[in-house]
Amino acid sequence: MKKIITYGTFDLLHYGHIQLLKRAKALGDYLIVGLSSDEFNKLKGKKSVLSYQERVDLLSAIKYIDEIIPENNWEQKSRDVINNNVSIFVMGDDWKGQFDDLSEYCDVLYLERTPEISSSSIKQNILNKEKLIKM
Ligand code: C2G
Repeated sequence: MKKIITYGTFDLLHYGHIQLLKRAKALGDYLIVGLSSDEFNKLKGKKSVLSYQERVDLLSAIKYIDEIIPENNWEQKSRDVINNNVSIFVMGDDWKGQFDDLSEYCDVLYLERTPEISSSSIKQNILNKEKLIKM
């Protein structure tokens, strides 16, 4: 069984995330997602709208994902790769080069990020609409 792993916050799930997960799963037979905990998001300087458990519930409905593990720190990736016998580590190319050290344990692949959409742009659009309604 060829295992793939990827990591992220996956807040306000959108098709950019789905495209990443779809392509990652297509590389093997089993996709593990390291989902950033609320505490780790603080370390990343990110405040997600949805809690960790809400994000777990959303990702659990996605057919491409076989397993979800918590991402609690930057350092756990190599251990996750070894402990789960992962063949390929995948991230969007906004992270290109950041995790090349993992090539000691598995293949490292950066996939093209889906343009124009992001959790922050979704949040901003909602805020802008709220402002328009209040005018
Ligand atoms: N992504 C994408 N296209 C987008 C938005 C996101 O391909 N339009 C990808 C990102 O490149 C990443 C994944 O979807 O591979 C999850 O994105 P985020 O939830 O923003 O993850 P991030 O906060 O970058 O956390 O240790 C790694 C970090 O946990 C990654």
